[in-house]
Amino acid sequence: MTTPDPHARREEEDRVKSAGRLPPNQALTRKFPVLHYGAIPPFNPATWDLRVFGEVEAEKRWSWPEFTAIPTVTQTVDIHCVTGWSKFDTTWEGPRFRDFMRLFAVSPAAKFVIVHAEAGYTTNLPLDVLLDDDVLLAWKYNGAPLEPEHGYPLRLVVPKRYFWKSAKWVRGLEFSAEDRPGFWERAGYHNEGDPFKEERTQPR
Ligand SMILES: Nc1nc2c(c(=O)[nH]1)N[C@H]1C(S)=C(S)[C@@H](COP(=O)(O)O)O[C@H]1N2
Ligand SMILES: [Mo]
Repeated sequence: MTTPDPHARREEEDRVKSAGRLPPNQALTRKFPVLHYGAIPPFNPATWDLRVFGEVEAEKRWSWPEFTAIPTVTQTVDIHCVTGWSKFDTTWEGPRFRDFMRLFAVSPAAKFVIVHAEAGYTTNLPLDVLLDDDVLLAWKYNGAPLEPEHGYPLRLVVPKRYFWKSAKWVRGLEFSAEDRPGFWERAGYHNEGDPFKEERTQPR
């Protein structure tokens, strides 16, 4: 039997899809909400670079043409924002973080990465979280360059953490022996941010 009302049918579809897949206290959206602090930064391909520094053998920079020459993978994942929306089946393309790491030598002391984005936004992640298969330095969404509001030209995508860890407009990756809370983490968000453990804010 089919449900004649398309809205009821969508709700039923969402309910079935969400089982075991929607983290606690999240609601599914079909839209792609835009969330960030501050203004959308401009992109100048002639001056843009991605800088790797900190606990690495030698600091290194990639220009935009150099970065986009790195082999990419395409991956479809669910994303979860701490404000309560989740979006299923988002398709991103870019180099895997762990493949990108083969292009330079990280010192054995490095245990964390501080991700630096335009305008001083930062977020911190344990290195082993970034080595997961599904972590991308994404520069395409649904086969096209990212929209400016979604991080053009380059963002991190870490599906297993709340989406504030997926920094938009990424410009630097700092490898570090010590953890250092980023922008939202300093503001009281949880250091780990696992949506399935509902790690929204810092325990106090
Ligand atoms: N540079 C930067 N990246 C950021 C943010 C930000 O304020 N600045 N906000 C984060 C938050 S809280 C979320 S939910 C996602 C939203 O990504 P979207 O706008 O593509 O949905 O970006 C994350 N990345
Ligand atoms: Mo968010």
